[in-house]
Order: sequence, then C-alpha cells, then structure tokens
Amino acid sequence: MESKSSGRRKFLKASAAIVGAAAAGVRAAGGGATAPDMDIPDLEALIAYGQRSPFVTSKRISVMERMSPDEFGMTFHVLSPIQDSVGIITPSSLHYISTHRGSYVPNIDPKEHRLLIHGMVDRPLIFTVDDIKRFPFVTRTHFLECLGNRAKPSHKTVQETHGLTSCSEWTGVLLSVLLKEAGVQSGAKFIVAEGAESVKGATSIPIGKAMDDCLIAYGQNGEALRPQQGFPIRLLVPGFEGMHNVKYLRRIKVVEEDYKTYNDYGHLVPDPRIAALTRIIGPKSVITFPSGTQKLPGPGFYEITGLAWSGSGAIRDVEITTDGGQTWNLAELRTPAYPMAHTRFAFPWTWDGKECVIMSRCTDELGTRQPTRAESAKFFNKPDDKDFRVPGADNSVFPWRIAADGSVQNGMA
Ligand SMILES: Nc1nc2c(c(=O)[nH]1)N[C@H]1C(S)=C(S)[C@@H](COP(=O)(O)O)O[C@H]1N2
Ligand SMILES: [Mo]
Repeated sequence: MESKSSGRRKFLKASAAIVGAAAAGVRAAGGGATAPDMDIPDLEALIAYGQRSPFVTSKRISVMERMSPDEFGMTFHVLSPIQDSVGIITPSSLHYISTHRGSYVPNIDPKEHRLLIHGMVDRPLIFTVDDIKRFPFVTRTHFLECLGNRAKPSHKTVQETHGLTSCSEWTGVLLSVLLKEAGVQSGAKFIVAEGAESVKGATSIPIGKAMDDCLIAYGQNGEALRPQQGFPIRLLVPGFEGMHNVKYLRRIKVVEEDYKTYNDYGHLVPDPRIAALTRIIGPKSVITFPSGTQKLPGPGFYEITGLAWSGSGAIRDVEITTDGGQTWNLAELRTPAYPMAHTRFAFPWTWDGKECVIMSRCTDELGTRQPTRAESAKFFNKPDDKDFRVPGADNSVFPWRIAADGSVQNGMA
C-alpha cells in the first residue's frame, strides 16, 4: 500500500510536469476565451434525443470477408470499435452486429409482433410484446460474442481482431417464467427459437439452459432494443455463442432433440472437442490499449487496459505479461465482475522504450484459464504447426508487439 501510493505520487509529479507544459501552450489560459457553439442542424431533434460530440468519431466497420463459412454466402458482420471503449457497456449504437442475409433488418411494428410458445407444452401460448412486459422483469449485464470473432495475422486493429463482442445491460423477462406458463412436458430436451426475418436465425438450446438464466429481452442500456439488435424482443442466452441469441424472436418450440437449422451451418464441427467448445464462450480477454495502429508517444507511465469475459461465469482474475509471456502479473479489475459479462482490467505500467510483446490472459470463477495459442495447438495435437488456426471458437491469448518507436502491431505475424 505504502509503496504503491508513493509510486502513484511520483507519477502524479511527473504528469504535473507534462500538464504544465501543455497548459503553457494554450492560448487564453485561465478561461478567458469560450469555445464556439456547436453547429446544431436541428435543435429540436437534439433536445429530443441527444447526439455525441462531432469530435468523437469512433465508428463500427463491416467485415467483407466471410468469417463463418456459410454455404449460401449470406453473412453480415459489423465490428465494434473496442479500441475506443471505456468501462464495460458498449453503447447500443456501437454494438457489434451479426445478421445473416445481407444487411436486411426487419422493420417490426411492436404492436403487430407476437411470440408463440408451443411444441411439448401443456398450453401453447401467444404473447404480445405488452403481455411480455407485464411479467416481472430482470436487468442484467451480459456480453455477446460471435463465433467469427477470431484474430488473424492480417488484422491491424483490435476492432478487427476482437470487435465481434459487445456488452450491454439487458432488461427482460426470464424465459423460464414464460415456459412455466406454458407448462413444459416431461421428455422435453431442447427448445428451438426462431426470429421473424426471412432466414429466421433459428437455433436450439438445451432445456436446462432455457429454464436457467435466459432472457426474453426488450430493453438494452436503458432503452428499447435497437432494430439491429433484435427489436422488439430477442432471446438472450448468457455465455452461449452469439448465434443462440435469436433476434426478432417470434417462436419457441419445445422439442425432444437438438434441431439443426440454417444458422447452424458453419458453426458445427463433427469433432466432439470442438463441439464442446462451441456452445459456451471463452474465457477470453484482449488488451484494448495499447493496441494495433496506436502509438505510444515515448517511454513512461501508461495503463494497459482491456476486456475479459467468460461464458462460464464471472472473471476471477486477469494477468498481464509485458515480456512476451516470460512473467505474468495480476491486473486490477476496475469494474464489478458480473457473470457472463465484460470485465474491465487495468495494469499500471512504465514502458522503458524497448521493443516488447504485451498480452493478457484471464481465469474465470470455475478456474478455467484462457489458453495461449501454443497451448491450443497442443490440445489439438498440432504443437509444431506454425500457422495453427484454432478450430471452432478461438479464445486464445492474443499478443500486441510494441516497437521501439512506440508503434503497436498485431503480434501474431
Ligand atoms: N433472427 C436472427 N437472430 C440472430 C442472428 C440472425 O441472423 N437472425 N444472428 C445470430 C448471430 S450469428 C449472432 S453472433 C448474434 C449477434 O447479435 P447482435 O447482432 O445483436 O450483435 O445474433 C444471433 N441472432
Ligand atoms: Mo455470429
């Protein structure tokens, strides 16, 4: 404690010098000048629904390459700019998107929308969105991650390597509440959930999970779901691979076996080791600062920071290496570690100005630790394969290389 705070005092002293120098360069220091007013095109609209500063330009980008093999060539992936993220909540407007069938987003009138629950139930039921909102709600913070979220040596930024994950505060009704209303019959083993758009985004979920912590979500980050996130309702299957979180949810059929649907193509691998890995995500983590294409202005104090998550529960700890994996040090968790949620870590660090490789690895509350790529290669009996590509979901440790000039590059190459 003593040494830590005196270390921090030293840092504050050093940074005071930086701030002092910068302030000297500012015209009219001391608040003499006021900034010009924002150029507001539509004041009424701005009052009704705010917008960010024109100086903040962080944006999503789409992936043109086919990230999950799709026999129909129908994949649409949009990456979240996690290099600019702070805290753990992804703004709804920057949430990653994975929607099949081009950029097609159904325009659903919530008054017309219905959810049907049928199959192996005592009472098939049809709910309106208002019906669903009358049930007791829960609000929970959970991440989503697409199976296509895999780093390649050609990727430059952390948006490209890891941008197919996001984290929101979701509000909705527990699926178990609605399933109990319908009365699940004995012998039921799975549910098949289906969306309202043309490819239906359908997928199967084991009944145990369906009766546990799944949500029929209508709220995201304090407001209604965004159309691209499944307005008016979506299924949320905490910790399961993104595909299970069916958007535009309109039908749940309780069934006796694991149904395979359009959406399963490209997600299924016959190898049981991979199949086991594919349903539940992680544990996984990535450093968002410093990250690819960013540049450290010079040696000195920095905080390495990033995100960690696991489909099996809360993050227990995150370790950082700044010497290419020879030594690992505990990072600080700077946000509550919610189950199946992004958790923000930070690691105070003084860079000596020499080339180095930094990485993060996390351990979840079950004690499962994120594997290095070499450990994954060994697990799949390919320890000598230099171009090893993790089959199924890739949660391996990811390296950033910092050059002596402070520039940061993908360390996979
Ligand atoms: N109806 C529907 N639900 C869907 C999909 C879809 O194409 N249609 N894509 C799935 C996939 S592959 C992922 S990764 C997540 C992405 O959710 P998001 O677009 O809100 O990030 O939604 C899933 N739910
Ligand atoms: Mo996905």
